[in-house]
Amino acid sequence: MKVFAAPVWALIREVTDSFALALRSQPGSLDPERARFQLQHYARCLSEAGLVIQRLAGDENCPDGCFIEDDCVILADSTAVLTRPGEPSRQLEWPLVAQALEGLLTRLDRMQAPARLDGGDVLRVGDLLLVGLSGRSNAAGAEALAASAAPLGLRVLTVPVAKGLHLKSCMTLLAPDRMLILAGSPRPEDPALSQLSWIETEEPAGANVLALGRTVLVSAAASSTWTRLQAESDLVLRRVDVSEFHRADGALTCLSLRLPAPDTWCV
Ligand code: CIR
Repeated sequence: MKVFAAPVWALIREVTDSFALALRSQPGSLDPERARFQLQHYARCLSEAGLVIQRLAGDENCPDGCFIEDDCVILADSTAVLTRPGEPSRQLEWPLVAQALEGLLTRLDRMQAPARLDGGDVLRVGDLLLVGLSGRSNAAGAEALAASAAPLGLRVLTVPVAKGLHLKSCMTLLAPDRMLILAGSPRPEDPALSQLSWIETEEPAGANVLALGRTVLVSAAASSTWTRLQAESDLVLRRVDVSEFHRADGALTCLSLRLPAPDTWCV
């Protein structure tokens, strides 16, 4: 069975006190202190999977800044695109992210209006980028991404997102040839996806896993998914409590930006 090459580096962003005001679809309070504790454990899991972690300071004007995946799409070890997040309040998040990436990459593109795109809507499967058209990401965003990705031999397939915040709220890759999907979500169709095996989960918190090579992080809120994935014996599963981030509609992938090793790709 195939497994991913582990990413080499990850960027995570500190939780601010203003996280208490982060965007969320359900009412309820958010606890920045608890979120910090959970992010600490998340970072430790990435580090134990072999990634070098860089931590970026938070900005109190950006309550959702810790959901850093939405600010950028890393296309290769040397190339990335700064997105233009769909929520105006999140369009202030990019400058520090850009600063952290500039030294590492040879090309850093930046999306402009009318493009809107959250990184949570981008799911790479080999040379195909699935791009969710959600409440946050539009066709102009998908086109801008396609223009940056084309020189790398990557193409874009847009996928409507009917349920959940982002495409990756309802599907993520466990391994290059295995997709986990929330039951009832439409499966994208493309010849490049014909070799995928699909594993369904009934748990919304279970559909977003983070594959870091052989290690796969699974939300502690997804116990049935955890049990189901025990059958994938070539993977090392790690349970991570991100409940405070779930309360703000976040999941595992959105808490970091990951850089693949040269000539490999990752989620
Ligand atoms: C938002 O609504 O933008 C944040 N509260 C959550 C973003 C989660 N991002 C992600 O799953 N990629």
